[in-house]
Amino acid sequence: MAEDALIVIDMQNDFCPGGALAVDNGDEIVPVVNRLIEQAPHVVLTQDWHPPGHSSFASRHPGRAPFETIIMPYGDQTLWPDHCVQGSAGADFHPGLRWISAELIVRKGFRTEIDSYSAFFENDHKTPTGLAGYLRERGITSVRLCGLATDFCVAFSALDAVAQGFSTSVVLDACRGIDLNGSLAAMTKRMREAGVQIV
Ligand code: VGL
Ligand code: ZN
Repeated sequence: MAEDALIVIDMQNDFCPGGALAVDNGDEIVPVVNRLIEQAPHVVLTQDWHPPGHSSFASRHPGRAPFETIIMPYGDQTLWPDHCVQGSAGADFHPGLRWISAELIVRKGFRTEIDSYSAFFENDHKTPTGLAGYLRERGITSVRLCGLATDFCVAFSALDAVAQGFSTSVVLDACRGIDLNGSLAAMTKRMREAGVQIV
């Protein structure tokens, strides 16, 4: 039978106010996300999970500052403040998130030399996380996405989900964005054009 899954992207302390890479009003969506979780037949969470000294951290690149872009062997990479370090409180899920019913937690960004925005592929757009195979094996054909940040991890996950053949929607009320140089409008447009339903 065709099944539906909710994928909750990176609802972690570091992306909420007070965190290392805080998304404006990121914590506001917690109750909305909790409602989606309650209604969802299957729930998957992603967790940004970087080793200390991850190559996406500006601190690893002398003379570089957070939010600058550098060229990595796999393409452009935005540099970030140190965030979601494995085992740190910042990497924990927001304390208000009701994640008990989640069936899978996908960790990503755990290889030092490559970042991973998408729940499906690392930033080389080639190395899979295994999520597409997991969903297919379980007969899941459509996915709804929510979480942080709209214009990075949510958007890249949604683009990969449609490309992998899943019927894909993003619940904007349950997302908040970083909006770097107009990235929120640009990524929303890209998602629409790729066939992601924006609801
Ligand atoms: C994210 C930047 C760096 C995200 C993760 O969850 O959107 N953004 N790591
Ligand atoms: Zn990250």
